[in-house]
Amino acid sequence: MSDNKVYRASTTAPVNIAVVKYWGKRDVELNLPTNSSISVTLSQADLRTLTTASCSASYPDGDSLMLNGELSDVSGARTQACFRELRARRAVLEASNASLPKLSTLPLKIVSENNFPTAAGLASSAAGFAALVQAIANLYELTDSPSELSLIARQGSGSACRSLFGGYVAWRMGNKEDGSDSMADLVAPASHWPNMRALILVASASKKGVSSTSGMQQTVATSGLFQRRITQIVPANMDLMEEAIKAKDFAKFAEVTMRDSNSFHACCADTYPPIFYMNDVSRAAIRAVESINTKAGKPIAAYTFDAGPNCVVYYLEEDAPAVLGGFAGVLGGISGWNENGADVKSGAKL
Ligand code: 2P0
Repeated sequence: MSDNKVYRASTTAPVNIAVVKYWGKRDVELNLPTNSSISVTLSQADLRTLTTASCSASYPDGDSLMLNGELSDVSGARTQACFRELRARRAVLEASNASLPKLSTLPLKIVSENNFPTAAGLASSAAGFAALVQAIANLYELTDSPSELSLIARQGSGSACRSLFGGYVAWRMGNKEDGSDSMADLVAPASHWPNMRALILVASASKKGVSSTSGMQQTVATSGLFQRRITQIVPANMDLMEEAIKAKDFAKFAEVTMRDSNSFHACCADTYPPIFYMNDVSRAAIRAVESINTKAGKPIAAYTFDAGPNCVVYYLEEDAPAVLGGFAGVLGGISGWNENGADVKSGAKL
């Protein structure tokens, strides 16, 4: 092998939006959650991270990471954990096959680009760490399954473990202390429910005030309501949500999605001091969905909010006129919505 040869692999990873939310860690170092969660993966045409991983003996400064054109710190424990685990797996392959180049000891260069605002409550860390792990796994020609790679991505960012798959994905919290059973699996591929759509209402593209990582720590430490959420509400919602997805029961999917988002934000409000991620635009979006569903006589739209004010609305393609028209009617037109400081991304195909 030439000393200066550059080995390279690229991949994309989708954004996922949880419909049963992850909020709370039982082990901060290993990123082990207090509850299981389920997400829906969005279309890569609209929201994705594109990452190229390369390695070469010619890289003089050790490992490096460029995120959206800016050099980012690689010394953090989470990035280091991902690099360490992936290198260890490559080293196993190299030990068993002497003809493989020794990539595991070469400096890594990661270049990553999002096509959406970073850290605005649109799960940028999820797509980011999933793409980082998948790109390096491709570079190292690892044979690990997406679930096995999800164990590594989880250590980068909890929600990242769900972005190794498309479609409907569950992160099972597991109960082992070493985290070896806290991984993601596929509930159903996107093709299972091909008429599902997501509308993203960007109420603010600025960085969020309280990071998820510190916000959930504060909730775990101070909220009494949170105990009920993790012992009763989420286990029930996990069962209901899996049933709804498997049966393609939109009314049930919608009710559980909205209730779980409400429960998560209630726990944020019950945190001491309280955490508020939603703003007036977010609350207007909730009222719009309520109005659309009341008019339809059944839930045809489901809102959900992560750790930020932006709203994701799930709906079925056949209900697009009623849902999109409903937003226009309630908010005085989609352009009116824009004037209020929000941007509308049109119904993304999943
Ligand atoms: C989720 N969120 O399930 C929930 C809903 C935000 C609200 O996962 O500390 O960035 O990196 O494990 O994954 C955001 O938390 O937190 C998140 P870390 P992460 O999507």
